[in-house]
Amino acid sequence: MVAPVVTASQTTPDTKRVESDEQQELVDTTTAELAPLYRQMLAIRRMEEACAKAYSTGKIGGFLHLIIGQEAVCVGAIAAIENKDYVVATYREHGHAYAKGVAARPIMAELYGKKTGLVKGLGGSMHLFDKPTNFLGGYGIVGGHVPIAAGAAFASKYRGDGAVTLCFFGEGASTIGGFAEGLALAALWKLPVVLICENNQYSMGTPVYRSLAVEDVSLRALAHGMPRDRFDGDDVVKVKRRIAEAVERARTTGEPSLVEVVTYRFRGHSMSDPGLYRTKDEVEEWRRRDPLNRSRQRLLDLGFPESELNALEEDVKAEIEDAVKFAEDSPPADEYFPYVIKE
Ligand SMILES: Cc1ncc(C[n+]2csc(CCOP(=O)(O)OP(=O)(O)O)c2C)c(N)n1
Ligand SMILES: [Mg+2]
Repeated sequence: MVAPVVTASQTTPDTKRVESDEQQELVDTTTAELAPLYRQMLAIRRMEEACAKAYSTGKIGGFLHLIIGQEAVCVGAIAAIENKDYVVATYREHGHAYAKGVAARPIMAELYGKKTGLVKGLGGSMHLFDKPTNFLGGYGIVGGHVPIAAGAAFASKYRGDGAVTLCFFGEGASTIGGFAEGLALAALWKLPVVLICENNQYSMGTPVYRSLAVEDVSLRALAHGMPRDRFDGDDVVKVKRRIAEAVERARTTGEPSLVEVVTYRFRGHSMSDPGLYRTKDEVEEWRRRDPLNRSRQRLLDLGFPESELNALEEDVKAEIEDAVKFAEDSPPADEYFPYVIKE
């Protein structure tokens, strides 16, 4: 399914949704499907809120990019794949790692720079990586990871392991050479990769309409004869269904897809960004579409008992508090020297 072509000349900064309220249809689901997705989104939200708190008290250093507001994209998309499949993401990747199966403890310890961290505390927020769950990073160079994802998909095709790679990136990455190269190779060699653009409306402080001549990133697929899709990312089940279509295509035919999910980050680009380039009204408008509130309400509408919802939320709170304590109590990372190769 593809939305009508929208070009920059037809859009204004106010027309960011793909579908209007009336067009937004409820996607069929059950509490059995939705409850675990809601739990994952909530855990990611709570984990990142804890990160922000630790950052502001100096316990986490370096850069810290939060995905708060965009949780439905990584959770929905990763719910559409299997354990053997790969995920490659940007520096805004704590949620992707968690959704792929990495526990909150090693993620939090990594951000704290502790020895028990996912990569021994030597990588930090932007460089999570975990072979056991096939989470292949965590990359700081905008768009530079798209060819890496194409490479992972090439390896799957070469080995015939039937795995699919999901590659997540922002709309800002679509202007980068690495993105064009990755897309070209994926299309030419029919690599089983799903390229997922998380269009959160901004590249640092630059709004989409000031950085892209054509705001519909999914249209780039046309130049490569690649299937494309574009939709709003508020509904985690919708994200799962639509990404599942692309995953199925990649798995059965080897054909890649470019999927753009329109979303929003509630906070600044990183912790050092107060986000003064956007109005309070704009942020409020998007907060009303919060994917977590939406899923919570849907669960209640589907008859999920409020007492169970409260228990689930308490469980998430305890999980994240435990992860923070684990990180705080862990020993600091080793010196870098043992990991430096000398020839
Ligand atoms: C090649 C490169 N150029 C510039 C930067 C600095 N930079 C970091 S994030 C970013 C914005 C990227 O925006 P987008 O791709 O939309 O992703 P988002 O941060 O919104 O998730 C920029 C310019 C970088 N890391 N790498
Ligand atoms: Mg962006």
